[in-house]
Amino acid sequence: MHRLVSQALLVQAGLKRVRRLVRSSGMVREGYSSVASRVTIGALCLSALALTPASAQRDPLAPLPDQPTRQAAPAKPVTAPPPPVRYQPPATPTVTPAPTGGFDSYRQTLAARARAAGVREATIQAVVPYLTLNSRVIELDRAQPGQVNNPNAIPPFAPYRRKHVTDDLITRGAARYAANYAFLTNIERRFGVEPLVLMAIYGHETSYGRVTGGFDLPQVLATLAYEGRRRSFFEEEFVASLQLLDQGVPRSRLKGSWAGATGYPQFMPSVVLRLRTDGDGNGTADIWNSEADALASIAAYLRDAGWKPNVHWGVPVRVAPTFNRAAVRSAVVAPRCPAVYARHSRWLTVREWRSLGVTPLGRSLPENELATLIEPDGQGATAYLLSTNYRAILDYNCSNFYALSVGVLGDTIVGR
Ligand SMILES: [Ca+2]
Repeated sequence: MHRLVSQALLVQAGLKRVRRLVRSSGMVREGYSSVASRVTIGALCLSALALTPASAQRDPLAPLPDQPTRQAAPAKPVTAPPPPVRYQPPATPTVTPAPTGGFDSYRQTLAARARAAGVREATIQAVVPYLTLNSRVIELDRAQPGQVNNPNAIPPFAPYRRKHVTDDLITRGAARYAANYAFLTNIERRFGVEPLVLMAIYGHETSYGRVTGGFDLPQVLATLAYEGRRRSFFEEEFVASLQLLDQGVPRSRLKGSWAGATGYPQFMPSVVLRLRTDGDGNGTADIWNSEADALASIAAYLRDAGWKPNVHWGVPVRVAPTFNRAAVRSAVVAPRCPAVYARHSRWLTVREWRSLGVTPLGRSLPENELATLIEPDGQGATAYLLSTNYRAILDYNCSNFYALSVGVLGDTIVGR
């Protein structure tokens, strides 16, 4: 029966995804979720910006990462929006052969795609003829690790956690949380997403806006598209970056990680187009300069990814030595990020988990809430029961280490 529940959840998620795809562009996107949506850097790479292959900080099971910059100047208004499109990570990214004619003629392909999408000719002419390849971006992309197929090769979570749930991030996050408590309560009322997760994502992504990436987005996206590992995905993101210019975003603000994510939340350009939200009510949705707008935009993202109000992301648990893991193994293969979801058990209610010897440490989830089990550090170490909302965090960046560290950082920020 629980297997059916798991399958139903996956099917439901799949259908929702398909509806989003169709609704938003009529075409299926390709790419990887993490980069795709935004980026991952964490506070640690503050100094490493354009220098460190994001691989160092990422869950080896997940797709890509990146990094970011900070800018100035106000953005153009934007209305909040309809559901986004998640990126279906190809199981095995393949490199499409370089376009014939080299980058010079590839510019014409990009211009044609932009035209077909309705980008203003003046915008195209202001950008496309001046595009160049960025060899550093190609280097960084090629340095990305491949999928880890051997579960025995999965490193433990603890070292990653130490690097990403730091005293500095906790202290600064807690100060921001306290200072903005009224605003965050309001955001929770508006979007139904728990504020501690918003703050943790903001901290994890850009160290609360300190590190947002200094790469020129059109150049980075054109380079990655030309390189070909995820050409159609990056071509669409390139076009989206031009559409942001059409909306009045200054070119100087289109800066971000080497993988094309931008602003405090590290959104990909298409996500910025769809989901940036005015959080402080001044009529603009400026994810590059306004923390309030960034936090509201992250909330909009998670709500769109299916966040269920009033349910915590997950809880740490102790697993009894006698626990029978084979009995809770999931038989479902996730359509997206299969290696990430493969580490989750099947769904059971919290009450059922207790009866099997899985005991929440501290505050629990509701007894009837469905949850999956993950043991990121193997048997005998702290494990976690994950609610369906954990999957919304995975939607932001499909990496168990990322999502767990976001949850743990958020819990620590609020002293939960
Ligand atoms: Ca605003």
